[in-house]
Amino acid sequence: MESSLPSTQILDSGESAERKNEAKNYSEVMSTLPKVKGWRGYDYYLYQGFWYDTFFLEGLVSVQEHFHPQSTDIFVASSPKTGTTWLKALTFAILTRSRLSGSTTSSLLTKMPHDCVPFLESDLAQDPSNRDLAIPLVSTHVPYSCLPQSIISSSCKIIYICRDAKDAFVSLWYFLSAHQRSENVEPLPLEEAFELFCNGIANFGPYWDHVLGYWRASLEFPEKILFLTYEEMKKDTAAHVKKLAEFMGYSFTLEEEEGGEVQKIISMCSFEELSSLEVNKNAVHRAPGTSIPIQNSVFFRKGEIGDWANHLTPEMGARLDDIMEKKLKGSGLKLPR
Ligand code: PAP
Repeated sequence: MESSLPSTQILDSGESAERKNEAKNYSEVMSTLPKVKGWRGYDYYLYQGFWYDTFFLEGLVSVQEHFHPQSTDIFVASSPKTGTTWLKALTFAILTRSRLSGSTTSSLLTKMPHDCVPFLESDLAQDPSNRDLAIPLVSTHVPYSCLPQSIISSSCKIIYICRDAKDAFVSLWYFLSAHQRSENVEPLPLEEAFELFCNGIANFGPYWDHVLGYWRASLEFPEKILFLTYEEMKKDTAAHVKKLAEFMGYSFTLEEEEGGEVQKIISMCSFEELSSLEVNKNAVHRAPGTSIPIQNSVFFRKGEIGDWANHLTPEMGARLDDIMEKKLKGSGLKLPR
């Protein structure tokens, strides 16, 4: 550790989430920021109230300065490991379904969802032309308060998904452990990773502030921001797919509903279906921030609610629940477990 773990007070009073409008170049920004050794042994920087490794920080600073959405763009936002892949697949399938009449096959059958919907802070930061403009979908892990002003002040819609913090943590630990193994690095022990997470230190963390930012924005701009949870989507996927389509401006027609279109999309995007596709079983994805390829299969682990209990002790679970409860207190938000 270059400095001891910052307490939550330091997180709260550190770099404020207030946007800094003046253009700053990346190295100027980095040199002024608090930093710690975070996951994967990388330096993590506290920027505008959230933690980033150098790859994502560079990407964020770049898109804050340069990114401009199309007026029709829809953003799929999430903290890592909370349902991004599933939500990307569903929104992509909803948006492109009219092209699929006849014999056309969905790209979801041959490309992994991350390769169908580009990430703002990685794919588009590296190359803004890294997208098919005819598909107005962009995904992001960037917290609401750190989004480029061009997105905040646009009328673009944002769909946010979050998840029980314990399941998000376990999913993240597995994912980053897989990364470390592919880099021939010993994975960070679960207990150490948990300590970092409980101190808010993870890419785009603190987790609770990420959730709260989008929650509050969704209350303020309900017509612009749709707030979803992984657990509720699992419980009633059909209702959520219809809600998503309506929110996106791509409602299902009566004929489509009667013709089973909603169910077709649910099945195509289900964990079972996607994880059994050749592309998601055996192909590799270029991992953001590293040249090391990562198996697409690591994006499809279990897809279950409550798997945390197989990995965390009840005491660890209670500690994270307690943190979340305290942080969300007074917000009106209670995450399902
Ligand atoms: P990302 O942030 O790296 O894109 P993200 O897709 O948000 O990851 O989260 C991955 C989780 O979603 C995994 O959860 P688990 O580790 O608890 O299993 C993954 O299994 C789950 N997942 C992926 N695809 C689907 C899907 N189609 N339906 C439900 N869950 C899914």
